[in-house]
Amino acid sequence: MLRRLILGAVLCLAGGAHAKPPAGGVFCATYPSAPTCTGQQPACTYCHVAPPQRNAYGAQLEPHLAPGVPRPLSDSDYAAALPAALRAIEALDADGDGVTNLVELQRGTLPADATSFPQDPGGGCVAGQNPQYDVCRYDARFAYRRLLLDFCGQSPTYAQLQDFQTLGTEERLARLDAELERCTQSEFWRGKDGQVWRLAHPKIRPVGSIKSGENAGPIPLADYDDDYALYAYAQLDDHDARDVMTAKYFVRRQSDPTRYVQATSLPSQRVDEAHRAGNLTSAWSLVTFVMFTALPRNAASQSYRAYLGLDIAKQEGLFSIPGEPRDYDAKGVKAEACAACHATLDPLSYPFRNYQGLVLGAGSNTSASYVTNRLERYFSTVSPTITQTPEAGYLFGQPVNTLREWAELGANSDAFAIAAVRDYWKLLVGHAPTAEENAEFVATWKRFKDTHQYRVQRMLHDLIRTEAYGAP
Ligand SMILES: [Ca+2]
Ligand SMILES: [Ca+2]
Repeated sequence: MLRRLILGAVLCLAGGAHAKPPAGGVFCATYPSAPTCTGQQPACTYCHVAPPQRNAYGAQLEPHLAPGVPRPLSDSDYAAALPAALRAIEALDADGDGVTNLVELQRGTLPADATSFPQDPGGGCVAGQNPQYDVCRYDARFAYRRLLLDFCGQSPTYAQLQDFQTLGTEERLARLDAELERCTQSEFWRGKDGQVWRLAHPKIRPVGSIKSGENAGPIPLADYDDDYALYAYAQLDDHDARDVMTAKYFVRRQSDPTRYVQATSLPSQRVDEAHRAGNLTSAWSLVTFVMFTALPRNAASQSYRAYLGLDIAKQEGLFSIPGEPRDYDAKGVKAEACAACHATLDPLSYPFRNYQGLVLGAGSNTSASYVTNRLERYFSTVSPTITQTPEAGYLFGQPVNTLREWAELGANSDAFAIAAVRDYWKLLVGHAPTAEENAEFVATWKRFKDTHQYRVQRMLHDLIRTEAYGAP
């Protein structure tokens, strides 16, 4: 584990050169309603196999990009020429799947992948904007069966199904809502190792051998049960899902039946209240993601991936900051192959600079706490410039002074709402939203954010009404 984390600290692309940093932003300014631009930007793979090698769509675009101007284009020449080049190939079909590039990007399918195309390009039974009324193939009996399995862990009995059959259309929908409320109280849904916990596994990445507290491992370092408890609390009842990133409180789990209760302090947690940012600053996150590193890039990239759904290693969510990376810790990240990711990742990591991971040896133990001047006090020999590392950094290209600001900006973003709803979509529908499901998916996460104010419980009532969930 230690080896994996340290090796993962620097991200460089095998291919050498990289896609133009402004590409995603200009693309989305040209096509603001494209599904790939709702709250995010297209990954480099939209136009590239691996930068600089272009896929079929990128290759079709290239000759229309400032023809006659010597290569390589500057970023500003490139950005100025891109909209016209994009429009020039709208009516073409780069991947030969029979659907034009423009229709593909409007419908959220991939213009360079012939296996990705709208199933129903000509209208027909297309999901509407309001998931409450997407009923063209919706089968309430199917949804009822599915709901009891997904939320209660049980198939409906014969008697339950018979009873459901006798209900009218409106009564059936009301029954679904009532059963959702009942089943989300079940241990199957909210208990330890239940459905909600499953969603947290890739965010928390538990390792039993270094767990402390209940069921401690042989080298007890931190207790991830606290992380599961905060995650579950933020997802359940009428709580605000954003608290998983922003809470200044902790959560204690009680058993029989499972309850999650706020706590202002826990013996297993050490970050002072002013510097807490939910699970980003839990003892488990700091011990396992910061560990022994001076500049906690892993903690930043893991938080970005886990809660905002953006994986820098897959070139997602790149917002290059001019002048970055500065390479304060002398890791060689200014090399061109690394700078493509590190111009985003390093400024994303600076706000973590005072969060201590693991400290070994005698003396006062500051592990998993906020330590003012941490780099100066513990890491001054890492490189000549390490102490110049600022605490202020950038998220989504916007400046943030502290990790708390980072967390607030992240939690309020479209990316957070998209990632949160996508988790449930995958759990309940069974896969990430497909191109055909995109309209329902977008409507669901927008309502989660704007109408439901980040209450998962309310969003689930929308999700079980989608055709993606309720059409056999
Ligand atoms: Ca096509
Ligand atoms: Ca396609």
